[in-house]
Amino acid sequence: MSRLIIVSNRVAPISEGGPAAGGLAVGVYDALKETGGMWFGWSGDVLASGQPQIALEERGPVTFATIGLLRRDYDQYYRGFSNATLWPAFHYRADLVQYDRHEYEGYSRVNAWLAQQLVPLLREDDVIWVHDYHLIPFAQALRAAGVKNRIGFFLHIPFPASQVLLAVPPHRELVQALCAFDLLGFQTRPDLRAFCDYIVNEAGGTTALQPDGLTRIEAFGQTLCAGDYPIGVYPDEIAELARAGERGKPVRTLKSTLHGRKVIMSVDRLDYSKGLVERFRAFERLLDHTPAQRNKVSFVQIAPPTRADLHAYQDIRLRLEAESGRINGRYAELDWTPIWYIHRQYERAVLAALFRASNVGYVTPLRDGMNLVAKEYVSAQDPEDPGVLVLSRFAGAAQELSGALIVNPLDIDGMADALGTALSMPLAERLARYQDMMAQLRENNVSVWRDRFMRDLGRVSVRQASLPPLERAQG
Ligand code: ADQ
Repeated sequence: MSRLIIVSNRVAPISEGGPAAGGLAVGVYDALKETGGMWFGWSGDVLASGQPQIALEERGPVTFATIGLLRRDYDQYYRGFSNATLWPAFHYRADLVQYDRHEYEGYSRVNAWLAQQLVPLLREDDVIWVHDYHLIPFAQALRAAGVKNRIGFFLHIPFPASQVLLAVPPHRELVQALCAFDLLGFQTRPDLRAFCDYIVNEAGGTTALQPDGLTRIEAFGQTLCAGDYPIGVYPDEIAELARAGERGKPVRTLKSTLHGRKVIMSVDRLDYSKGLVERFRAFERLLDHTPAQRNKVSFVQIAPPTRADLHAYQDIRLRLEAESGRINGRYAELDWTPIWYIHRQYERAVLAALFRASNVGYVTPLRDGMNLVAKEYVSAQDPEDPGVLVLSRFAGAAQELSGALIVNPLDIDGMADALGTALSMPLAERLARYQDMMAQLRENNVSVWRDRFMRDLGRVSVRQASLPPLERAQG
Protein backbone atom coordinates (compact mmCIF):
# COMPACT_ATOMS: atom_id res chain seq x y z
CA MET A 1 0.00 0.00 0.00
CA SER A 2 1.30 3.49 -0.84
CA ARG A 3 2.17 5.75 2.05
CA LEU A 4 -0.07 8.75 2.62
CA ILE A 5 1.61 12.13 3.05
CA ILE A 6 -0.59 14.82 4.57
CA VAL A 7 0.53 18.41 4.14
CA SER A 8 -1.26 21.15 6.04
CA ASN A 9 -0.32 24.55 7.38
CA ARG A 10 -0.44 23.31 10.97
CA VAL A 11 0.14 19.76 12.09
CA ALA A 12 -2.55 18.82 14.61
CA PRO A 13 -1.12 18.28 18.11
CA ILE A 14 -1.47 14.57 18.86
CA SER A 15 -1.66 13.17 22.37
CA GLU A 16 -1.47 9.45 23.28
CA GLY A 17 -5.14 8.80 22.52
CA GLY A 18 -5.12 10.63 19.16
CA PRO A 19 -5.67 14.25 18.16
CA ALA A 20 -7.06 16.65 20.73
CA ALA A 21 -9.03 18.49 18.03
CA GLY A 22 -12.04 17.09 16.18
CA GLY A 23 -13.13 16.49 12.61
CA LEU A 24 -10.33 16.73 10.12
CA ALA A 25 -7.53 15.83 12.53
CA VAL A 26 -9.24 12.65 13.74
CA GLY A 27 -10.25 11.52 10.25
CA VAL A 28 -6.87 12.17 8.70
CA TYR A 29 -4.91 10.66 11.58
CA ASP A 30 -6.97 7.46 11.27
CA ALA A 31 -6.04 7.19 7.60
CA LEU A 32 -2.37 7.79 8.37
CA LYS A 33 -2.40 5.00 10.94
CA GLU A 34 -3.95 2.59 8.43
CA THR A 35 -1.65 3.22 5.49
CA GLY A 36 1.39 4.50 7.38
CA GLY A 37 2.72 7.84 6.37
CA MET A 38 3.67 11.30 7.30
CA TRP A 39 2.08 14.56 8.41
CA PHE A 40 4.12 17.54 7.29
CA GLY A 41 3.64 21.20 8.15
CA TRP A 42 4.46 24.20 10.31
CA SER A 43 5.25 23.47 13.95
CA GLY A 44 3.63 26.71 15.13
CA ASP A 45 7.04 28.15 16.15
CA VAL A 46 8.08 31.56 14.84
CA LEU A 47 11.86 32.07 14.80
CA ALA A 48 13.56 35.47 14.93
CA SER A 49 16.51 34.27 12.84
CA GLY A 50 18.48 31.21 11.76
CA GLN A 51 17.61 28.30 9.52
CA PRO A 52 14.53 26.34 10.54
CA GLN A 53 15.16 22.58 10.63
CA ILE A 54 12.62 19.80 10.23
CA ALA A 55 11.88 17.88 13.43
CA LEU A 56 10.80 14.26 12.88
CA GLU A 57 8.79 12.39 15.45
CA GLU A 58 7.71 8.79 14.92
CA ARG A 59 4.48 7.53 16.45
CA GLY A 60 3.95 3.95 15.32
CA PRO A 61 3.44 4.00 11.55
CA VAL A 62 3.05 7.79 11.47
CA THR A 63 5.89 10.31 11.19
CA PHE A 64 5.24 13.90 12.20
CA ALA A 65 7.51 16.24 10.28
CA THR A 66 7.30 19.82 11.51
CA ILE A 67 9.29 22.95 10.87
CA GLY A 68 9.32 26.49 12.27
CA LEU A 69 8.80 29.68 10.24
CA LEU A 70 11.02 32.73 10.25
CA ARG A 71 9.28 35.89 11.46
CA ARG A 72 9.22 37.46 7.98
CA ASP A 73 7.78 34.27 6.47
CA TYR A 74 5.11 34.10 9.15
CA ASP A 75 4.19 37.75 8.49
CA GLN A 76 4.02 37.44 4.72
CA TYR A 77 2.82 33.88 4.12
CA TYR A 78 0.56 33.26 7.09
CA ARG A 79 -0.60 36.50 8.64
CA GLY A 80 -0.44 38.45 5.38
CA PHE A 81 -1.45 36.74 2.17
CA SER A 82 -3.20 33.69 3.70
CA ASN A 83 -5.21 35.44 6.38
CA ALA A 84 -5.50 39.08 5.31
CA THR A 85 -5.97 38.44 1.56
CA LEU A 86 -7.23 34.92 0.82
CA TRP A 87 -9.37 34.34 3.92
CA PRO A 88 -11.58 37.43 3.51
CA ALA A 89 -11.81 37.05 -0.30
CA PHE A 90 -12.77 33.39 -0.11
CA HIS A 91 -15.40 34.31 2.52
CA TYR A 92 -16.90 36.93 0.19
CA ARG A 93 -15.50 39.87 2.16
CA ALA A 94 -13.82 41.76 -0.67
CA ASP A 95 -14.17 44.86 1.53
CA LEU A 96 -11.69 43.37 4.02
CA VAL A 97 -9.13 42.17 1.48
CA GLN A 98 -5.69 43.66 2.06
CA TYR A 99 -3.20 43.05 -0.66
CA ASP A 100 0.53 43.59 -0.62
CA ARG A 101 2.63 42.27 -3.49
CA HIS A 102 5.53 41.47 -1.15
CA GLU A 103 3.26 39.33 0.97
CA TYR A 104 2.17 37.38 -2.09
CA GLU A 105 5.82 36.88 -3.03
CA GLY A 106 6.42 35.66 0.52
CA TYR A 107 3.47 33.27 0.22
CA SER A 108 4.87 31.80 -3.01
CA ARG A 109 8.39 31.69 -1.58
CA VAL A 110 7.31 29.86 1.58
CA ASN A 111 5.29 27.34 -0.44
CA ALA A 112 8.34 26.64 -2.60
CA TRP A 113 10.59 26.39 0.45
CA LEU A 114 8.22 24.04 2.28
CA ALA A 115 7.99 21.87 -0.84
CA GLN A 116 11.79 21.70 -1.03
CA GLN A 117 11.89 20.60 2.61
CA LEU A 118 9.46 17.79 1.88
CA VAL A 119 11.09 16.46 -1.30
CA PRO A 120 13.94 14.51 0.37
CA LEU A 121 11.43 12.76 2.62
CA LEU A 122 9.28 11.48 -0.27
CA ARG A 123 9.22 8.00 -1.81
CA GLU A 124 8.23 7.27 -5.37
CA ASP A 125 4.82 5.75 -4.65
CA ASP A 126 3.73 8.13 -1.88
CA VAL A 127 0.31 9.72 -2.33
CA ILE A 128 0.31 13.37 -1.26
CA TRP A 129 -2.77 15.12 0.10
CA VAL A 130 -2.43 18.89 0.63
CA HIS A 131 -4.93 20.85 2.73
CA ASP A 132 -6.29 24.36 2.49
CA TYR A 133 -5.73 27.86 1.22
CA HIS A 134 -2.28 28.39 2.73
CA LEU A 135 -0.86 25.84 0.30
CA ILE A 136 -2.43 26.56 -3.09
CA PRO A 137 0.96 26.71 -4.94
CA PHE A 138 2.31 23.58 -3.22
CA ALA A 139 1.81 21.10 -6.08
CA GLN A 140 3.28 23.53 -8.59
CA ALA A 141 6.33 23.86 -6.35
CA LEU A 142 6.65 20.07 -5.99
CA ARG A 143 6.31 19.60 -9.76
CA ALA A 144 9.01 22.22 -10.33
CA ALA A 145 11.24 20.11 -8.08
CA GLY A 146 10.56 17.08 -10.30
CA VAL A 147 8.04 15.29 -8.07
CA LYS A 148 5.78 12.99 -10.12
CA ASN A 149 3.60 11.52 -7.36
CA ARG A 150 -0.16 11.85 -7.21
CA ILE A 151 -1.06 15.08 -5.44
CA GLY A 152 -4.55 15.99 -4.23
CA PHE A 153 -5.82 19.20 -2.66
CA PHE A 154 -8.79 19.81 -0.38
CA LEU A 155 -10.09 23.32 0.21
CA HIS A 156 -11.70 23.61 3.65
CA ILE A 157 -13.13 27.08 3.05
CA PRO A 158 -15.56 28.25 0.35
CA PHE A 159 -14.38 28.85 -3.20
CA PRO A 160 -15.76 32.28 -4.11
CA ALA A 161 -17.71 33.38 -7.15
CA SER A 162 -15.42 34.65 -9.92
CA GLN A 163 -16.39 38.30 -9.45
CA VAL A 164 -15.21 38.10 -5.83
CA LEU A 165 -12.06 36.15 -6.61
CA LEU A 166 -11.09 38.84 -9.10
CA ALA A 167 -10.54 41.11 -6.07
CA VAL A 168 -7.37 39.12 -5.34
CA PRO A 169 -4.82 40.56 -7.79
CA PRO A 170 -2.94 37.30 -8.51
CA HIS A 171 -6.20 35.34 -8.97
CA ARG A 172 -5.06 33.88 -12.27
CA GLU A 173 -1.75 32.58 -10.90
CA LEU A 174 -3.61 31.02 -7.98
CA VAL A 175 -6.08 29.16 -10.18
CA GLN A 176 -3.27 28.11 -12.49
CA ALA A 177 -1.40 26.77 -9.46
CA LEU A 178 -4.49 24.79 -8.42
CA CYS A 179 -4.46 23.16 -11.84
CA ALA A 180 -1.09 21.54 -11.01
CA PHE A 181 -2.88 19.16 -8.62
CA ASP A 182 -4.29 15.86 -9.90
CA LEU A 183 -7.49 16.12 -7.88
CA LEU A 184 -9.18 19.15 -6.31
CA GLY A 185 -11.74 18.64 -3.56
CA PHE A 186 -14.28 21.27 -2.52
CA GLN A 187 -16.70 21.19 0.40
CA THR A 188 -19.90 21.63 -1.63
CA ARG A 189 -21.31 21.64 -5.14
CA PRO A 190 -21.69 25.45 -5.18
CA ASP A 191 -17.94 25.75 -4.43
CA LEU A 192 -17.11 23.32 -7.23
CA ARG A 193 -19.43 25.24 -9.57
CA ALA A 194 -17.74 28.53 -8.69
CA PHE A 195 -14.35 27.02 -9.52
CA CYS A 196 -15.63 25.62 -12.84
CA ASP A 197 -17.16 28.98 -13.66
CA TYR A 198 -13.76 30.66 -13.26
CA ILE A 199 -12.10 27.96 -15.39
CA VAL A 200 -14.57 28.45 -18.24
CA ASN A 201 -15.21 32.19 -18.10
CA GLU A 202 -11.94 33.64 -16.83
CA ALA A 203 -9.30 31.06 -17.75
CA GLY A 204 -10.74 29.96 -21.12
CA GLY A 205 -10.61 26.31 -20.04
CA THR A 206 -13.18 23.52 -20.25
CA THR A 207 -15.01 21.39 -17.73
CA ALA A 208 -16.90 18.14 -18.31
CA LEU A 209 -18.81 15.92 -15.94
CA GLN A 210 -17.52 12.34 -16.24
CA PRO A 211 -19.60 9.18 -15.73
CA ASP A 212 -17.77 8.55 -12.42
CA GLY A 213 -19.16 11.85 -11.06
CA LEU A 214 -15.84 13.71 -11.19
CA THR A 215 -15.49 16.88 -13.21
CA ARG A 216 -12.66 16.80 -15.71
CA ILE A 217 -10.94 20.14 -16.12
CA GLU A 218 -8.63 21.30 -18.87
CA ALA A 219 -6.98 24.67 -18.38
CA PHE A 220 -3.54 26.24 -18.50
CA GLY A 221 -2.36 23.22 -20.51
CA GLN A 222 -3.20 20.91 -17.59
CA THR A 223 -5.76 18.16 -17.17
CA LEU A 224 -7.09 17.37 -13.72
CA CYS A 225 -10.23 16.30 -11.90
CA ALA A 226 -12.37 18.03 -9.30
CA GLY A 227 -15.23 16.98 -7.05
CA ASP A 228 -17.25 17.92 -3.97
CA TYR A 229 -16.41 16.13 -0.72
CA PRO A 230 -18.41 17.52 2.20
CA ILE A 231 -16.37 16.88 5.34
CA GLY A 232 -18.14 15.04 8.17
CA VAL A 233 -17.73 14.05 11.81
CA TYR A 234 -18.02 10.75 13.71
CA PRO A 235 -21.58 11.30 14.99
CA ASP A 236 -21.77 8.22 17.22
CA GLU A 237 -18.48 8.99 18.91
CA ILE A 238 -19.66 12.55 19.64
CA ALA A 239 -22.99 11.21 20.92
CA GLU A 240 -21.09 8.95 23.31
CA LEU A 241 -18.89 11.82 24.55
CA ALA A 242 -21.99 13.96 25.08
CA ARG A 243 -23.82 11.22 26.97
CA ALA A 244 -20.81 10.53 29.16
CA GLY A 245 -20.55 14.24 30.04
CA GLU A 246 -24.22 14.64 30.88
CA ARG A 247 -23.60 14.53 34.64
CA GLY A 248 -20.19 16.18 34.53
CA LYS A 249 -19.35 19.44 36.30
CA PRO A 250 -19.72 21.86 33.34
CA VAL A 251 -23.26 20.70 32.63
CA ARG A 252 -24.22 20.71 36.30
CA THR A 253 -22.90 24.26 36.64
CA LEU A 254 -24.79 25.37 33.54
CA LYS A 255 -28.05 23.84 34.74
CA SER A 256 -27.82 25.15 38.28
CA THR A 257 -27.09 28.66 37.01
CA LEU A 258 -29.98 28.57 34.54
CA HIS A 259 -32.61 27.46 37.05
CA GLY A 260 -34.64 25.65 34.39
CA ARG A 261 -34.35 28.38 31.75
CA LYS A 262 -33.79 27.31 28.16
CA VAL A 263 -30.43 27.73 26.52
CA ILE A 264 -29.33 28.67 23.02
CA MET A 265 -25.73 27.63 22.31
CA SER A 266 -23.13 28.87 19.81
CA VAL A 267 -19.47 27.84 19.52
CA ASP A 268 -17.10 29.42 17.01
CA ARG A 269 -13.62 30.71 16.57
CA LEU A 270 -13.96 34.48 16.94
CA ASP A 271 -13.99 35.35 13.25
CA TYR A 272 -15.86 37.96 11.21
CA SER A 273 -17.04 35.21 8.84
CA LYS A 274 -19.08 33.58 11.60
CA GLY A 275 -21.83 36.23 11.69
CA LEU A 276 -21.64 36.86 15.43
CA VAL A 277 -22.86 40.46 15.43
CA GLU A 278 -25.97 39.59 13.39
CA ARG A 279 -26.55 36.62 15.69
CA PHE A 280 -26.42 38.76 18.83
CA ARG A 281 -28.84 41.23 17.27
CA ALA A 282 -31.29 38.51 16.30
CA PHE A 283 -31.30 37.25 19.86
CA GLU A 284 -31.96 40.81 21.00
CA ARG A 285 -34.81 41.03 18.44
CA LEU A 286 -36.33 37.86 19.89
CA LEU A 287 -36.37 39.45 23.36
CA ASP A 288 -37.71 42.67 21.84
CA HIS A 289 -40.60 41.09 19.99
CA THR A 290 -41.44 38.31 22.41
CA PRO A 291 -41.57 39.63 25.97
CA ALA A 292 -42.62 36.14 27.13
CA GLN A 293 -39.09 34.90 26.33
CA ARG A 294 -37.45 37.42 28.66
CA ASN A 295 -35.92 35.77 31.69
CA LYS A 296 -36.88 32.40 30.15
CA VAL A 297 -33.85 31.82 27.90
CA SER A 298 -30.11 32.56 27.88
CA PHE A 299 -27.80 32.61 24.91
CA VAL A 300 -24.32 31.16 25.48
CA GLN A 301 -21.71 32.22 22.92
CA ILE A 302 -18.35 30.48 23.27
CA ALA A 303 -15.79 32.16 21.01
CA PRO A 304 -12.07 31.99 21.69
CA PRO A 305 -10.16 34.77 19.90
CA THR A 306 -7.99 33.74 16.92
CA ARG A 307 -5.55 35.60 14.65
CA ALA A 308 -5.51 38.36 17.24
CA ASP A 309 -2.61 40.10 15.48
CA LEU A 310 -4.88 41.14 12.58
CA HIS A 311 -6.90 44.38 12.71
CA ALA A 312 -10.09 42.84 11.35
CA TYR A 313 -10.06 40.38 14.26
CA GLN A 314 -9.40 43.09 16.85
CA ASP A 315 -12.34 45.02 15.37
CA ILE A 316 -14.81 42.17 15.50
CA ARG A 317 -13.80 41.45 19.07
CA LEU A 318 -14.48 45.03 20.13
CA ARG A 319 -17.81 45.10 18.29
CA LEU A 320 -18.96 41.93 19.98
CA GLU A 321 -17.94 43.12 23.40
CA ALA A 322 -19.90 46.31 22.78
CA GLU A 323 -22.96 44.42 21.50
CA SER A 324 -23.10 41.87 24.30
CA GLY A 325 -22.61 44.64 26.88
CA ARG A 326 -25.33 46.75 25.29
CA ILE A 327 -27.86 43.92 25.03
CA ASN A 328 -27.16 42.65 28.53
CA GLY A 329 -27.40 46.21 29.86
CA ARG A 330 -30.77 46.56 28.19
CA TYR A 331 -32.35 43.29 29.34
CA ALA A 332 -30.41 41.72 32.23
CA GLU A 333 -32.08 41.39 35.60
CA LEU A 334 -30.59 40.64 38.99
CA ASP A 335 -31.22 36.95 38.50
CA TRP A 336 -30.80 36.68 34.70
CA THR A 337 -28.03 37.34 32.19
CA PRO A 338 -29.35 37.17 28.61
CA ILE A 339 -25.99 36.66 26.83
CA TRP A 340 -23.04 34.76 28.23
CA TYR A 341 -20.11 35.60 26.06
CA ILE A 342 -17.16 33.34 26.84
CA HIS A 343 -13.69 33.69 25.31
CA ARG A 344 -12.26 30.29 25.89
CA GLN A 345 -11.42 26.95 24.43
CA TYR A 346 -13.12 23.85 25.81
CA GLU A 347 -12.28 20.16 25.47
CA ARG A 348 -14.26 18.27 22.87
CA ALA A 349 -16.04 16.20 25.54
CA VAL A 350 -17.12 19.33 27.45
CA LEU A 351 -18.42 20.99 24.29
CA ALA A 352 -20.36 17.86 23.33
CA ALA A 353 -21.96 17.73 26.77
CA LEU A 354 -22.87 21.45 26.61
CA PHE A 355 -24.42 20.93 23.16
CA ARG A 356 -26.57 18.15 24.56
CA ALA A 357 -27.66 20.29 27.48
CA SER A 358 -28.87 23.12 25.24
CA ASN A 359 -32.23 23.51 23.50
CA VAL A 360 -31.04 25.29 20.38
CA GLY A 361 -27.80 25.11 18.39
CA TYR A 362 -27.39 28.54 16.83
CA VAL A 363 -24.94 28.35 13.91
CA THR A 364 -25.22 31.33 11.61
CA PRO A 365 -22.02 32.12 9.71
CA LEU A 366 -22.11 34.69 6.90
CA ARG A 367 -19.96 32.19 4.97
CA ASP A 368 -18.43 28.89 6.00
CA GLY A 369 -16.83 26.09 4.02
CA MET A 370 -18.71 23.48 6.03
CA ASN A 371 -19.02 24.32 9.75
CA LEU A 372 -18.37 21.26 11.86
CA VAL A 373 -20.02 22.79 14.92
CA ALA A 374 -23.42 22.36 13.21
CA LYS A 375 -22.69 18.66 12.71
CA GLU A 376 -21.29 18.25 16.21
CA TYR A 377 -24.35 19.92 17.74
CA VAL A 378 -26.76 17.50 16.07
CA SER A 379 -24.56 14.49 16.88
CA ALA A 380 -24.46 15.41 20.56
CA GLN A 381 -28.24 15.53 21.07
CA ASP A 382 -30.25 13.22 23.30
CA PRO A 383 -32.02 10.90 20.83
CA GLU A 384 -35.12 10.92 23.06
CA ASP A 385 -35.28 14.69 23.50
CA PRO A 386 -33.16 16.46 20.88
CA GLY A 387 -32.54 20.17 20.55
CA VAL A 388 -33.10 22.14 17.33
CA LEU A 389 -30.40 23.39 14.95
CA VAL A 390 -30.80 26.91 13.54
CA LEU A 391 -28.39 27.02 10.61
CA SER A 392 -27.25 29.64 8.12
CA ARG A 393 -27.91 28.88 4.49
CA PHE A 394 -24.34 30.09 3.84
CA ALA A 395 -22.69 27.30 5.82
CA GLY A 396 -21.67 24.35 3.63
CA ALA A 397 -23.45 22.15 6.18
CA ALA A 398 -26.81 23.60 5.05
CA GLN A 399 -26.46 21.64 1.80
CA GLU A 400 -26.83 18.44 3.80
CA LEU A 401 -28.69 19.28 7.02
CA SER A 402 -32.16 19.92 5.69
CA GLY A 403 -33.62 19.04 9.09
CA ALA A 404 -32.27 22.31 10.49
CA LEU A 405 -34.22 25.58 10.52
CA ILE A 406 -32.37 27.24 7.67
CA VAL A 407 -31.94 31.02 8.02
CA ASN A 408 -30.36 33.92 6.19
CA PRO A 409 -27.99 35.53 8.73
CA LEU A 410 -28.61 38.98 7.24
CA ASP A 411 -32.32 38.70 7.98
CA ILE A 412 -32.38 39.62 11.67
CA ASP A 413 -36.17 39.29 12.01
CA GLY A 414 -36.10 35.95 10.19
CA MET A 415 -33.46 34.65 12.57
CA ALA A 416 -35.40 35.90 15.60
CA ASP A 417 -38.49 34.09 14.27
CA ALA A 418 -36.48 30.90 13.79
CA LEU A 419 -35.19 31.10 17.38
CA GLY A 420 -38.78 31.48 18.60
CA THR A 421 -39.89 28.50 16.49
CA ALA A 422 -36.96 26.39 17.72
CA LEU A 423 -37.65 27.20 21.39
CA SER A 424 -41.27 26.11 21.14
CA MET A 425 -40.96 23.19 18.70
CA PRO A 426 -42.96 20.12 19.75
CA LEU A 427 -41.07 16.91 20.54
CA ALA A 428 -42.42 14.99 17.52
CA GLU A 429 -41.06 17.56 15.09
CA ARG A 430 -37.74 17.80 16.90
CA LEU A 431 -37.40 14.02 16.74
CA ALA A 432 -38.19 13.87 13.01
CA ARG A 433 -35.69 16.59 12.19
CA TYR A 434 -32.98 15.08 14.40
CA GLN A 435 -33.41 11.58 12.97
CA ASP A 436 -33.25 12.88 9.44
CA MET A 437 -30.01 14.77 10.15
CA MET A 438 -28.40 11.92 12.14
CA ALA A 439 -29.02 9.52 9.23
CA GLN A 440 -27.26 11.96 6.92
CA LEU A 441 -24.33 12.44 9.33
CA ARG A 442 -23.85 8.69 9.69
CA GLU A 443 -24.01 8.14 5.96
CA ASN A 444 -21.36 10.78 5.29
CA ASN A 445 -19.11 10.52 8.33
CA VAL A 446 -15.52 11.70 8.25
CA SER A 447 -14.12 8.34 7.13
CA VAL A 448 -16.51 8.30 4.16
CA TRP A 449 -15.25 11.80 3.25
CA ARG A 450 -11.62 10.75 3.46
CA ASP A 451 -12.12 7.40 1.70
CA ARG A 452 -13.99 9.00 -1.22
CA PHE A 453 -11.23 11.54 -1.68
CA MET A 454 -8.47 8.91 -1.42
CA ARG A 455 -10.31 6.58 -3.80
CA ASP A 456 -10.71 9.30 -6.40
CA LEU A 457 -7.11 10.44 -6.01
CA GLY A 458 -6.05 6.84 -6.61
CA ARG A 459 -8.21 6.74 -9.73
CA VAL A 460 -7.29 9.93 -11.54
CA SER A 461 -4.71 9.35 -14.23
CA VAL A 462 -1.24 10.40 -13.26
CA ARG A 463 -0.69 12.66 -16.19
CA GLN A 464 2.56 14.01 -14.76
CA ALA A 465 4.31 10.66 -15.26
CA SER A 466 4.31 11.12 -19.01
CA LEU A 467 4.82 14.86 -19.26
CA PRO A 468 7.68 17.13 -18.28
CA PRO A 469 6.16 19.09 -15.37
CA LEU A 470 7.69 22.48 -15.98
CA GLU A 471 6.63 22.74 -19.60
CA ARG A 472 3.11 21.79 -18.63
CA ALA A 473 2.91 24.34 -15.85
CA GLN A 474 3.83 27.06 -18.28
CA GLY A 475 1.48 25.84 -21.02
P1 ADQ B 1 -13.22 26.45 11.23
O1 ADQ B 1 -13.43 27.77 10.59
O2 ADQ B 1 -12.28 26.43 12.38
O3 ADQ B 1 -12.75 25.33 10.19
P2 ADQ B 1 -15.49 24.67 12.11
O4 ADQ B 1 -15.82 23.78 10.98
O5 ADQ B 1 -16.67 25.11 12.87
O6 ADQ B 1 -14.71 25.99 11.69
O7 ADQ B 1 -14.52 23.85 13.03
C1 ADQ B 1 -14.17 24.30 14.26
C2 ADQ B 1 -13.73 23.13 15.15
O8 ADQ B 1 -13.14 23.70 16.30
C3 ADQ B 1 -14.93 22.30 15.59
O9 ADQ B 1 -14.55 20.95 15.69
C4 ADQ B 1 -15.25 22.89 16.97
O10 ADQ B 1 -15.82 21.98 17.87
C5 ADQ B 1 -13.90 23.35 17.46
N1 ADQ B 1 -14.07 24.54 18.32
C6 ADQ B 1 -14.59 25.72 17.99
N2 ADQ B 1 -14.62 26.54 19.06
C7 ADQ B 1 -14.10 25.86 20.08
C8 ADQ B 1 -13.87 26.14 21.49
N3 ADQ B 1 -14.21 27.30 22.05
N4 ADQ B 1 -13.30 25.20 22.22
C9 ADQ B 1 -12.96 24.01 21.66
N5 ADQ B 1 -13.18 23.68 20.38
C10 ADQ B 1 -13.73 24.59 19.61
C11 ADQ B 1 -12.46 25.29 8.78
C12 ADQ B 1 -13.53 25.90 7.86
C13 ADQ B 1 -14.86 25.21 8.11
C14 ADQ B 1 -14.72 23.70 7.92
C15 ADQ B 1 -13.54 23.16 8.72
C16 ADQ B 1 -13.27 21.69 8.39
O11 ADQ B 1 -13.64 27.29 8.08
O12 ADQ B 1 -15.85 25.72 7.24
O13 ADQ B 1 -15.90 23.05 8.35
O14 ADQ B 1 -12.36 23.90 8.44
O15 ADQ B 1 -13.13 21.48 7.03
